[in-house]
Amino acid sequence: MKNTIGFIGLGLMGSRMASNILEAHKALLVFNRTKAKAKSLLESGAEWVETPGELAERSDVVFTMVSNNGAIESLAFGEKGFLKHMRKGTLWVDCSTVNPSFSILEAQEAGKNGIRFLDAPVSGSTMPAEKGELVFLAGGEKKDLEEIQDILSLMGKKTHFLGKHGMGTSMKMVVNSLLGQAMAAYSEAAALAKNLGLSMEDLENVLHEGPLVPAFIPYKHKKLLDHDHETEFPLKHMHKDLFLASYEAYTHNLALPLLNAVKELYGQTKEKGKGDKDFSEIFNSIVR
Ligand code: NA7
Repeated sequence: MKNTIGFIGLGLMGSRMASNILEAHKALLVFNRTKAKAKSLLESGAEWVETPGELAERSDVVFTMVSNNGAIESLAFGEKGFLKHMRKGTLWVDCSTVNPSFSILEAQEAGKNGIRFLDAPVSGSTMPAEKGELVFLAGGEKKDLEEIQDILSLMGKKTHFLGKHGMGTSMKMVVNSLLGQAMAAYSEAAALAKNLGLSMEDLENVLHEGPLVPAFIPYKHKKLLDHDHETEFPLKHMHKDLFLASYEAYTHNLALPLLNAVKELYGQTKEKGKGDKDFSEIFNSIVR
């Protein structure tokens, strides 16, 4: 295992991923824009660094898990970015969900500084992150991935190597396109059921044990009915991911009418101030 691991971005996902690294590997440096979110990791023995640059200087591998392209730009790129501080030949692994063309840009920016790069977004939200059961979707050089597989195994149950830079995030676009649309399609079916006089119990009895709904749906439905408001995957990130998928499709001259319609449903729900709620909140916007 690498001697010193650096982890930047301690939000819902990053905090849980870093915690799983820390359980097995004590030499963990952490940085987050909002220091308060590092509290429990620091109490468990992680070391706080004041700047991403300091973290980069002292790490053999740097993981990032932040919101979006803009967050990566401000942390990694430019004169003040951490790439300028990483030692030549070390490795940057970005687990954030960004779009594939941005992953390629990240690899290029890393390369200009003599740094190796992997895009390694994850499939799975807070619960798998907590249990160390994420699925990594990786793009880049296979030998770079092999070099850090032991670290990924602390956070995830499986790693898929999908090809060159940008292929990990390409697969992530596909995964979230399906996830976001499935949640919306189920919500609309539930709206139809309700307006035709069927109960939510009827819906459960007929649909939940059959092949028509994906496995995550019964879980999310129960959470909604139980008024369990814990956010596992923020709706604002689902909206972002569908936007990024739509943008990439545009650059490939590909029309995605369903995805774009569903993207706007998430956008409308976000507009109502619900961006920090779980993405399944779309159910409450659709089922009236
Ligand atoms: P969260 O819980 O919203 O956390 C986002 C993290 O990104 C958090 O650490 C933020 O720091 C950080 N962030 C956001 N914007 C910036 C900027 N501009 N500069 C530095 N750091 C920033 O997201 P999740 O953990 O659920 O998801 C992370 C990724 O995985 C995301 O791409 C998802 O789509 C999938 P903060 O704590 O707000 O200071």
